[in-house]
Amino acid sequence: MNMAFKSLIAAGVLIGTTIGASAGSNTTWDMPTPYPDKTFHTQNIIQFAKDVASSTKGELTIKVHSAGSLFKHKEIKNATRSGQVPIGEFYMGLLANENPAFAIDTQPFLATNYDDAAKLWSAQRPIVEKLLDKQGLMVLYSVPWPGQSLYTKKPVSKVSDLAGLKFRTYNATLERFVKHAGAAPTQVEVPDIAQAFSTGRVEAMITSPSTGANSKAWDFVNIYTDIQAWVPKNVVVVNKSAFRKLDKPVQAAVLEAAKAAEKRGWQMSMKETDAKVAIMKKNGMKIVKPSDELMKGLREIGTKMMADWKKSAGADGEMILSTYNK
Ligand code: PCA
Repeated sequence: MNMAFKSLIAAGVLIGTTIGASAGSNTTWDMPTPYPDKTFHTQNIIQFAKDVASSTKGELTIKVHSAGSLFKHKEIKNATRSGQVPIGEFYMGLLANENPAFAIDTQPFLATNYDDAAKLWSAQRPIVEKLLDKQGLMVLYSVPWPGQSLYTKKPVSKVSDLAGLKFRTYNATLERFVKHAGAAPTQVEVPDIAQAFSTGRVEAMITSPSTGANSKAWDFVNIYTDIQAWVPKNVVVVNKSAFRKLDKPVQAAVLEAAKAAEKRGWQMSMKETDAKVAIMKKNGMKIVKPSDELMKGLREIGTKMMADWKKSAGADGEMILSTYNK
């Protein structure tokens, strides 16, 4: 935790260098991100920062602070909103309780492959942009995680096998899913996964093969059950007033690099499942195809949750779903 730096920001000492920029001067943007360096999302952001530095000839430098080192994951959106930092990345579904529209991509079994995920993002994007715009934030781009699957110590062939398990979660939607399945949810950020398992706080999780392999899941669970339940996204947002302070050509360079990062990120994501599942297999994890009974039970939970989502998501939700279902 970079406390000293944080309190300087809070005191406004660094604001001049973080979000203020006068024409022609060099600007440095501090960018908090939640996930560790080896995560493909972080790698993609590091490339994005390099692209911006080179296309602006050093006029804008983006300094990436990964793994929640500058702001904790939960704080990143508001830190960007308030201008403590000009740019940040977070898991979009983290905002599930703020507005269900942000978390439609974390609904179990709505969009479970990349084609559907892309379709869902085009339906969701205008609403997400509208909601964040009201908060002074602009969406730069969004990149999906690979499909989310199940990690356990013992085989799971039906939903009731999950009953009572201490289950690692990362947002409100997953927490609801886990409760419906009769397990006991505990929120744990990615950098803390290994410790949460080794101290016995959790004993099972649902996440991508990326996060599974990067956190060395084989050290604490034996079985990966390939349920492919949803394809959730991270989003990179920028504070609008910080953006407006950039020179026009620098603004254009940021937007162009963002567009490239979105495209590259989706491609990186698509390569992850096979590569990371192979790593887990090599390290001794059993890769299991889910039973029909398990999938039927999990899908029933998904159907219930979708009905609840519709009730709470109002007109914005209807708009997203009707565009998605076209
Ligand atoms: N990894 C992140 C979010 C989704 C994923 O695949 C996590 O486990 O928190």
